[in-house]
Amino acid sequence: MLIFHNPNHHLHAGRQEMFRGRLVPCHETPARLDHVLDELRRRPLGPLREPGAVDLDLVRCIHSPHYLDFLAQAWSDWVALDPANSEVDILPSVWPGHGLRRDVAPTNFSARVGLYSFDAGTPLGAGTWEAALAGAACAIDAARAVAAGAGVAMALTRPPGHHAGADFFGGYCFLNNSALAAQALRDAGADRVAVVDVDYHHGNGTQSIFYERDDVFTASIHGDPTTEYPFYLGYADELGRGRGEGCNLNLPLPSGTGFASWQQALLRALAEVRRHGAEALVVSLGVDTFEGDPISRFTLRSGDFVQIGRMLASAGLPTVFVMEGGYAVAEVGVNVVNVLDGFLT
Ligand code: SP5
Ligand code: ZN
Repeated sequence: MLIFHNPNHHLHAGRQEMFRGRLVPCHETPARLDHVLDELRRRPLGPLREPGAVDLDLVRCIHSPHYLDFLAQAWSDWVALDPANSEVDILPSVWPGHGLRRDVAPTNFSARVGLYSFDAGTPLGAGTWEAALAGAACAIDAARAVAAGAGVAMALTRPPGHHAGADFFGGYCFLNNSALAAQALRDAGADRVAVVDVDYHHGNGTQSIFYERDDVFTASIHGDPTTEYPFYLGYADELGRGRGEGCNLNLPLPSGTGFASWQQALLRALAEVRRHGAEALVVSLGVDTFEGDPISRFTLRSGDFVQIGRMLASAGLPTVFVMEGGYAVAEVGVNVVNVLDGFLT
């Protein structure tokens, strides 16, 4: 399996996220990816590659130009406010909620951050943009390798992507790598593509990007949003809109769900992928469904991830894996490599 890894991922290393009124250490750390790379050294699955230059035209197909400009400039704007800011991450604290206008763009920096974000858990630092761009390049290159006949490839990157929408960041995500992979597959000639999101959290960004499209089917298996992040999207009645009606599937599951029920949801998602006539598959691969995950509440075991890989392979489609969440840091490597290993065997 070709693995495109993000050589710049360390440049994104948030310090703190807001949780219940306190700043706590970030869960989404560089060590997560280092553990996957370590496990791949122990159990090599194929060549590791670095991505080429990012295709910004493709990134502009998924993300709005004003959002991309904001991300590209955010750090220098932040430091221009006060040189002392270079020691502090950007963390949103005010948003245009109920009754407030989103159609005006304040010049105040904090106000602009709020226009492009939806939580206070996603710090943006000096190297975030560079890391996110190289991650996008991994996803695009993995998709193009698969379109060219590789069969399967992995975009091994962070920050993750599935919570990021066309013009917003949040949930530790800035650029939607899975959406970029899906679009790259479409552009390379696949008439229909499916994204299956197995991260513990609903892939709200991916859903919203493709919600009115019928060429990309999106399915997400996740913790029930009545109790689980991102709370405000991910319910079973969200089916798509307009041309996209019937092209989104949400399978929310209760806290404590184990592999027996989870597996049924994946079978259902894969049956829908088939029914939609997808010619290629993108897997948003989060391993925060693991029983030891510190912020999630499913109870999958490490061995179950091998079976997930086998089930995904049974779809028989050219497949791009894209790394998303997973915060039981020491086990992230084993769990991710188990999926890939299961897919190959
Ligand atoms: C990609 C991905 O998995 N994003 C998940 C974002 C979840 N953000 C909110 C997490 C809040 C849980 N904080 C628990 C802190 C316990 N000390
Ligand atoms: Zn997650």
